[in-house]
Amino acid sequence: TNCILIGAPVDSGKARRGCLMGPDAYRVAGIADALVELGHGLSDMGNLSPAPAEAPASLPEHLVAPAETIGWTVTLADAAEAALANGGLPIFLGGDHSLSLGSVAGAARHAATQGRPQFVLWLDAHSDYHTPQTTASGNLHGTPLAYVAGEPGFDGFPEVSHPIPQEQICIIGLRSVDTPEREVMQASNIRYHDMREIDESGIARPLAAFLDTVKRANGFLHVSLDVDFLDPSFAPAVGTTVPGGASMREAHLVMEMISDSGLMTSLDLVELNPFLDERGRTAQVMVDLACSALGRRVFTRPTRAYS
Ligand code: DIR
Ligand code: MN
Ligand code: MN
Ligand code: MN
Repeated sequence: TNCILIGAPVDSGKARRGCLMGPDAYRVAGIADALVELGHGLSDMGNLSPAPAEAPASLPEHLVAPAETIGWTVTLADAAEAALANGGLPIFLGGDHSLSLGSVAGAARHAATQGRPQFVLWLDAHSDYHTPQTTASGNLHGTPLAYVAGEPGFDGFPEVSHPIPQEQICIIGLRSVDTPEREVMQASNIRYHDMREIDESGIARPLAAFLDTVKRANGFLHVSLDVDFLDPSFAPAVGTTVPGGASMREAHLVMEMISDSGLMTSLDLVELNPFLDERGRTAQVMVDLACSALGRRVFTRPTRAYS
């Protein structure tokens, strides 16, 4: 695989700063060498910057830094589409989760040029399904899934030319969902799996079912990994810690199954705040998870069925 690292030091998606340093933390944690060691081609585009943009007056006033996030969305959608068109697997080094407005929208544009459906796997404590009108916090990192699904209200943001159908979105790890999101989620065709379901039935089952759907549809698969998917006991460097997250082994199993499937075509590593980290511990966990998604394993073994 030709991996293309795209530094996306997006820090405009919430009021608390610090994700700006994320891309460099992943580099210091050795992501490039680790991927090369796994046999992949590698290029690093360096850190991008947001296109100049303005926020229209029609957006709600309490939104945090909308102009900057609009600019990032323009830049990152173009970067995603270009990397995929060059046959690469873009890895977005975030940056907060508002970077995914761009990375996913750009991936979907590329999939459309190939006449293939775009699927999204969202690994997160949160559903990130707010619109600018429903978010109470005003933090746009809580909105990317609604944007790429084509929900209305994103005035001034690039038109979503290829909205992702709800059936092509799977969220795993949920344990913090706001009331407006819950209502939309429960009435939707999104596949959402909260921590209770994972406790009761395991994490492999819903993932295997989703991967099977992607495979049957010959789809592109974008994976968006939020640090807060993970339990804060071993991944503390994130602004919005929520106890009760995925264990280290659950997270690696998810990544190993993604690797076995051979389906992943783009990846986001988001919400790392190195300022809150303990000697790069969380950055290292995220790099190791990316490696599991890209072929690192103890032994090769036949893919098993989960039901
Ligand atoms: C909360 C927190 N739902 C909000 N969201 C996220 O502000 O919208 N935290 N995404 O990581
Ligand atoms: Mn998120
Ligand atoms: Mn989150
Ligand atoms: Mn949220």
